[in-house]
Amino acid sequence: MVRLAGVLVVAGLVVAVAASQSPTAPRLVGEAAPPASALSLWYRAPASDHPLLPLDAPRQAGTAEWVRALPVGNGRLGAMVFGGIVHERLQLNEDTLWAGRPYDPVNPDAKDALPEVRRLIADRKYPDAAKLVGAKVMSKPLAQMPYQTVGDLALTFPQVESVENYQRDLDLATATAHVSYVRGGVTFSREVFASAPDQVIVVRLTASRPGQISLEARLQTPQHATVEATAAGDLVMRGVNGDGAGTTADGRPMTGALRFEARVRVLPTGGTRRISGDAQIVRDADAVTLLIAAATSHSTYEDVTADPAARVSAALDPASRKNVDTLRTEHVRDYQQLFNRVTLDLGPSKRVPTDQRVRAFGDGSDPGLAALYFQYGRYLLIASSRPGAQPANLQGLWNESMSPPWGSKYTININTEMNYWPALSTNLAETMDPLIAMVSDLSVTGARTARQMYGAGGWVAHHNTDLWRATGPIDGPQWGMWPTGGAWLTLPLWDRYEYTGDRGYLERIYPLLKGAAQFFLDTLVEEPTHHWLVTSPSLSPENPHQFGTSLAAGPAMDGQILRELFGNAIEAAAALGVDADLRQKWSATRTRLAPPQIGSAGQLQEWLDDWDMQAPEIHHRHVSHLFGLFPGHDFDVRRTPELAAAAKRSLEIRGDQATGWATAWRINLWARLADGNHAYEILKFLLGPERTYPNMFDAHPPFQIDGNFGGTSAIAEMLLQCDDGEIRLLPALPSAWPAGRATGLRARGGFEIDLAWTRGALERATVRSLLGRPLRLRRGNTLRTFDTTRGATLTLVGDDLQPQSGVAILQVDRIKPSSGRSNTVPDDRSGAVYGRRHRDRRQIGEQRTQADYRVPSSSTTMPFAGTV
Ligand code: FUC
Repeated sequence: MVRLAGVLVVAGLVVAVAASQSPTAPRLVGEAAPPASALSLWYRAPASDHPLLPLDAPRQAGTAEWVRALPVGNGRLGAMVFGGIVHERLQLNEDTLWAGRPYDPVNPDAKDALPEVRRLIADRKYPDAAKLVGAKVMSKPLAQMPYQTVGDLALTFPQVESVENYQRDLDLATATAHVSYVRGGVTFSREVFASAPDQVIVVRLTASRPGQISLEARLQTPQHATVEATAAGDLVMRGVNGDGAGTTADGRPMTGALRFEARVRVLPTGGTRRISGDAQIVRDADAVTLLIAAATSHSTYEDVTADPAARVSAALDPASRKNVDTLRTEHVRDYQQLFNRVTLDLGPSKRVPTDQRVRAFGDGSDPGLAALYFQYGRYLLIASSRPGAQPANLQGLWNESMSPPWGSKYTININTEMNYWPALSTNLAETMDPLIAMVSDLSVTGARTARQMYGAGGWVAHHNTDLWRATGPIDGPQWGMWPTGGAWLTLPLWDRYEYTGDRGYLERIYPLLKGAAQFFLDTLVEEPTHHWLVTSPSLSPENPHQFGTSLAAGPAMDGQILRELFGNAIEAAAALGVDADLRQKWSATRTRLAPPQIGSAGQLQEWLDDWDMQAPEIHHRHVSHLFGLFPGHDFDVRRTPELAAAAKRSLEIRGDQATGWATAWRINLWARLADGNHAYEILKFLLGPERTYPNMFDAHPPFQIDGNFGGTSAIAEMLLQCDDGEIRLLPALPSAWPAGRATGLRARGGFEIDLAWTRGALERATVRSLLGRPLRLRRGNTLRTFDTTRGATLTLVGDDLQPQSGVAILQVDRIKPSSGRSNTVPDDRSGAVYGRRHRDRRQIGEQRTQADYRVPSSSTTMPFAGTV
């Protein structure tokens, strides 16, 4: 029998026991004052305090502890900090350490089989179609490659009986994890941060009296790797990544082909350092700094010849010449330049440990926790997605396993897109750079898949991808046979243009949009009943219908995504003044896409036929057919109230509670329906203990980070929305947040907005116009339009949006009165106005939306001159 704190392993059985009962965990006495920063996640006990689990221990044994540990990351390197007193554990990640090797998963039989698959679907022989897809179309190998852990840095400190005033926290204001406690009158402090400018993780150990710090540092990994301690003071791990499962069609195995190195430099001040076996041993130091660097040989998805050792020393050597104050200052400056752009105050915060706050969130007395969750989402995005790094995967950056849930890959039928929902609205546009780089890669690998599998031009990606940018259908027909993942991924790229108006950027992404559109020009088929153009084979993500599979032609989501894709491509080409012929083709195709349909239960139909009420999983987590309400633009409470009502009916049928990400999606949707109280009711579930772990990671369950990002986006959507060519202030404010403040939120058209509200009413909105474009602002039934100039700041007071007069910050000279043309934003500046086409009823091909062009009677074009 092996005894471990937190886990008792008896003859292969794993029994969880409380950390405090562990034989090695010190007794915790007394309570420290809560951290000064309101932007802290904090706790009064370590996440774990026992030696590392043996490598052959079942990995799920540590899972409950792992979701108590606190994440730090610089976009590329990540660590989970456990905060043990005797046994500190830092579980490490590097974002290119995935299993396998460059590969092309195309199934050479697919191209010949697809016409028959289409015919079977047209004949409604769905199970036969699924069978054929399973036999001839799915990728080889059938699964993509998983993201994997680097391993752990274990720091062992002297055994002690008890400590006083133990506390650990993660301060979002400085992106730093802390641990502190008092032992024998000496205060011990630990801080951990992941520096983007220096590309190292810094661990700093100090004590209030000299000569007090002794430790043993070791690396351990489940990877094929060697570990050594060097006389110069490093711990070095060198290895190769894990093998993936299966083989390609030509029989090539997925043997690991990446080399990697992780290196820890141990830098004591005072005391002694020596090595013993594979450990660095420090005795009686005044302070110790440990610098952690890691890299792999991954250069691109098809080139794994980079030198990991050279990369590691390129980071570690300069960092170790800086003192820790410099490293910290540069880290904080770099991080705050992003994080500080947005502040949010939703009301009081409870001054109790964060896990207690999560457990009690439902009682409604802690609105500050929602603000903390919002800022945590922004923190996690900054920490897991920086320019030059890989995009945030299913677990962001943090994964302790060699084979994590769903491979911790990129699931692009919702999850990866959801990761980036808050990027633009919460003023973190740069965090999208890795996503854009990935889509650019996919446009190359996906062109190969389009050609080899479909005989089509352009590019395609199905429901998942990985480090190797695989684009074929995987896992099985029910999940993988969905050709619209790549198209969806282009939509946030276009959104970024609408927010930033950067023409150079538009030129860079335009080929990605064009290629995605081309694939569908080449592969859409005409359905026999209405002669609409539809995808086939396809599916409504992961939701089986009543005919024994999910395979179908023309699921509603595909039409909605493609309407946006073609619309974006048309606007992009127009803005760039290119491809006039193609624009016409795209436009003609777009008008022939299947429109949204309302079914017999008053719901928005998920499929071409009205199958919804007979589908076996009526509460299915995916709400794909509501894409057009959020994040898409097909349906809108004002412009298309009937369709919005049908979307609402679908949401009611689906129910409020689902997996973490699916719950978060529902909140965004209710916010778009302008029902803040309903959105808040679901938020209570998302932020409660069933969907939020003690470290505030989202619980699918298990941990999946999309729920964090979706939840952050939802809170932003409750406060500010931009759709239909207008910016809506406090459109879904719940009564639980009667007063608050937000600064720095972003909106389409290049606007940055501060909001303050009391008693549920808008007190003041300050709008900075970054691009000088027309501004259409709505608060409830009041709609006002302004022309602005670049750099102008406009302050509006009260629910009726009165421009503030006689106030210095209102730069009158830079705000011009509106042209007074109408209540609609002028259409004459190509690319200058967003949302035009969303107000175009041809968008959905239905007459019934026409009425919704009426502007409510209380709205006015702002007679701005003279008022200020
Ligand atoms: C999709 C979802 C699952 C999970 C997985 C990673 O398949 O349906 O719930 O989130 O992605």
